[in-house]
Amino acid sequence: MKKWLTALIFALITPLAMAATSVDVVQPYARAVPPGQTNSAIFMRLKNNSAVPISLINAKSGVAEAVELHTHTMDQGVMKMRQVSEIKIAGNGMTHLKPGGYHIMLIGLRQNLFEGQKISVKLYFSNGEMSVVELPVKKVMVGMKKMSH
Ligand SMILES: [Cu+2]
Repeated sequence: MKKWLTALIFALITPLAMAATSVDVVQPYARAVPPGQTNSAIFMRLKNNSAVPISLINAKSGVAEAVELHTHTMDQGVMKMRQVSEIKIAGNGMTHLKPGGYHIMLIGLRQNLFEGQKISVKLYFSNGEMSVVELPVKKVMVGMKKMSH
C-alpha cells in the first residue's frame, strides 16, 4: 500500500518538475545610465531549483555590442571589475548579482537606458538551458560611489 502511494505521488509530481526550468530569475533589472555613457550592467538573483550546481555561462542582449559576465574585486582599496567565465549557483542555492559584486556587463550600448524602459537578455546555463528574460531599467545609486574611486 505504501509503495503504491509513493509511486502515485512520484507519477503526479515528476511531470510538473520537468516542465519547469532549473534556474529561476528573480527581480532582474538593468542600471539606467546618462545619455552618452557606453556601458551599463544587469543585476538579478539566480535561484537553482535543482540539487546539482549550475553555472550561468553566457548572456546576450541586443542593447549592447558585447555582453560579459563580471565580478568586482578589491585591489589595494580600489574596486575593479574582472571578467569571469561563469557565475556558479550551488545546488538548491541562490546567487546574487548586485552592484559591487557579480553582474552582467553591457559594453558598447546601442541605445540609451532610461528608467522605465524594458530590455531583453538571454541567459545561457551550463546544463544547456536558456532563458529569455525581460527586465526593467532602474536608477541604481548603490555601487556608483565605489566605482568612481
Ligand atoms: Cu563590469
